[in-house]
Amino acid sequence: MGKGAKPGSNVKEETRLLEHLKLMDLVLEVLDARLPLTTINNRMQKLLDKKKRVFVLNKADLAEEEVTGRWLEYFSTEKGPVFSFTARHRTSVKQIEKTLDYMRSKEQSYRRPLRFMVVGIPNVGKSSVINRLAQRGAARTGERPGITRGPQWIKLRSGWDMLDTPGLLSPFLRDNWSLMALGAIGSLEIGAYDEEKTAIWLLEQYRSHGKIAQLCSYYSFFVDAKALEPEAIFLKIGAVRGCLGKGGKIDSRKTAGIILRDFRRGVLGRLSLERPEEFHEQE
Ligand SMILES: Nc1nc2c(ncn2[C@@H]2O[C@H](COP(=O)(O)OP(=O)(O)OP(=O)(O)O)[C@@H](O)[C@H]2O)c(=O)[nH]1
Ligand SMILES: [Mg+2]
Repeated sequence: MGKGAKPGSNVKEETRLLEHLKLMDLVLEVLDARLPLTTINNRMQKLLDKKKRVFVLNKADLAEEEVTGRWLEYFSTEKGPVFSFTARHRTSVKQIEKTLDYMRSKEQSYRRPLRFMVVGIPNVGKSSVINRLAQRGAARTGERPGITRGPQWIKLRSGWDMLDTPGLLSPFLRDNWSLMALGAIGSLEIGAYDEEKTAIWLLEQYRSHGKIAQLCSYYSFFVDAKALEPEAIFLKIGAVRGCLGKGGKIDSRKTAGIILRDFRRGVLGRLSLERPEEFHEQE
């Protein structure tokens, strides 16, 4: 099965998610640190009603540290508890556990273990975050599969039970910008966005944030890239990578594929696509 949002499966996914949400006291919503307000699910708080929501800005290793720092401030004043995280590395989950601990201590009235689940749109790192938290978990609990069908839980040291499957949320396509951005980070299904346009859009993001030189050096060409249009940089990358089609023309599909893959692998250099000062939140 391919990565990304799968149109058509949303209804089924959402029904199951709503069933699971009923059991939860809290959700841990995973966002992409490079794109926190475009990867957030604005409907979540309504679905959750009074339940608590904690945010994880994951893939922090791919975002600009200083910008992530400002996002953390923004989220903690506007949205709620928030952490930056790199699930790919051996990041400590102590801070998250401490917060869960603290939240539990404020819910003295509960006589059962509190429950939470990890949610987020495709490819933000939900499974990786679950794995990080589970490594510190004591044991899997719940019914044995095949005998009783039901959610499986992982008991964490912080005294919480974590559902072992993530809740998939649908990405919200606000406008063309968000279509490009969600396509670039790999949260949309192939075919739902135009790879060539997205790759050129991405080069423009690197250029406008003064980060195009680091990208070009990865592809081993050194020009005054600031003076070049993204389309020209795109063609240069295609040429350097030998993406030639019929008649010696650059194969733009192949070139786009390389640029997007390299961006997702994190080799083009850190780039925060969204910054608090530029963003005007829309409902
Ligand atoms: N650089 C970087 N990559 C990460 C990080 N966390 C996850 N990834 C990578 O991002 C990709 C998606 O991670 P998953 O954990 O599968 O994400 P998911 O949200 O469960 O994805 P779906 O189940 O497809 O919706 C994988 O290639 C991970 O290795 C991170 O903190 N940094
Ligand atoms: Mg997953």
